[in-house]
Amino acid sequence: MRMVWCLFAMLLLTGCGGDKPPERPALAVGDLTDAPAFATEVVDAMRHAWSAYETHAWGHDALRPLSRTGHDWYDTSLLMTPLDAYDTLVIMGLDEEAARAKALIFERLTFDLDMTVQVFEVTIRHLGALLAAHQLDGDQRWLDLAIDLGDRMLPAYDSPTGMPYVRVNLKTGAVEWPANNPAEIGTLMLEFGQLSKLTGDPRYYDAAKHAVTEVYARRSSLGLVGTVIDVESGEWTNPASHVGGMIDSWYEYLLKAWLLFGDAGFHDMWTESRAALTTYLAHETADGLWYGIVDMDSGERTDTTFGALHAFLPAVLALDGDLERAARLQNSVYSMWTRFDIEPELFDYTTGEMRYAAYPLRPEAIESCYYLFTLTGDERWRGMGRDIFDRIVRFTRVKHGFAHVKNVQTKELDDAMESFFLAETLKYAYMLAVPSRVNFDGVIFNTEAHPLLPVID
Ligand code: DMJ
Repeated sequence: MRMVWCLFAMLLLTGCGGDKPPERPALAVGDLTDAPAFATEVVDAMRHAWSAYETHAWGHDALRPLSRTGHDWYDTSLLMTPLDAYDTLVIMGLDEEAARAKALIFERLTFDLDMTVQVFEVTIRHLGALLAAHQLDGDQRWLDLAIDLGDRMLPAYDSPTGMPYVRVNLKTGAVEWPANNPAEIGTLMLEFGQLSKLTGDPRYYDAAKHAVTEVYARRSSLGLVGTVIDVESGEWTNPASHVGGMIDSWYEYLLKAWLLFGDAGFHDMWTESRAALTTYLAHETADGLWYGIVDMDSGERTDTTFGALHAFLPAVLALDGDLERAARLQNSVYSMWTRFDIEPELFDYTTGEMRYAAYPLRPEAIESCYYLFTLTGDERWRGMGRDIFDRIVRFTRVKHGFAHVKNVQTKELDDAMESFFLAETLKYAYMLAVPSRVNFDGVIFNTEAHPLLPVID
């Protein structure tokens, strides 16, 4: 707990005044003369990924690295890779690449499109990137785009419960898909909240917080949430409780919303949730600490699967100050990497049976190494992160970028390079390699690793 209060005090000390230009982190970048080889290898990986995008997918959402083509998520590109990559390029001192990304974004990006998008993905990637870019370089145009996007997504919250629909049309505000989940409902809080803090318009914060409290009010008597909730009826339609995909960042944002906004409501929700996770989900086996799946109402264990997305939890536990539990869980995460060479999406931690063998270049394991290393100074975590980075390069680097692994057992590759590889995986690897060159004291990273600075109003 002490760790949290120290961090929170740092947040307040580094905060920026409401009507003053945002205070920016003192980034020390560009000069890698004395940097360890690890740092230069990470920058080289970023250059390789970015130049493949520039050459073969310029203007598209993402690169397909095997076919050397561009790919768009929807009818029109929303420039997902340039937006997600921009702050990483800035942090690594790749100024020319960052300038080209920025020019492309301001030349082409518009949200005035009759197009239905996934609220969660566009919030964590686009809105998060725009807000972070604005705080990094102070350019008002980033914030103007963020306000436009926020206004176009607000209708997603127009459900009977106030919990957002999964999809919204950017032009008409028409909504789709009431079967939502805690991650996609709660993981809008930092971005919508920060938009309110930067604009002074409370609508975004209020809508996002109301939705969080609606999910929380429906927690079971054990303090657990399920996997799927209908935002119209408010009923859970899948009661499986875990910390994997569809729930993962729900917990991350309860803690981070408290740290970024100092809103005690989030502290209380996080503290009770953390206790429920420890009591019902945590599973001590002969191989170490894991977090399995239980029924949210009975607490009965229904499955013992764990995977790449669960690996966010050591980072959150460490940020919360529970370094001992974070370390034990991260050791389990690492055993998953070494067992298969690369971590799978899902496997059974009691039998070793593979459940979903893909690896789409995810960041969570390196992210947890980054938090553990910066909070403890223990070189073991940097060594672990370096090994994970080396494995990623060894198995996924191709001539034109980096490719998803379709099957970690056969090492067969897939024709995709997710934008979060540039936003998160390489950013956390870089910050792990040279933490002293990047001053991110007081910054809270959104779940896509876009750095957000507190705004004191
Ligand atoms: C990212 O978009 C975010 O980290 C999200 O919280 C989970 N999925 C990917 C990375 O794995």
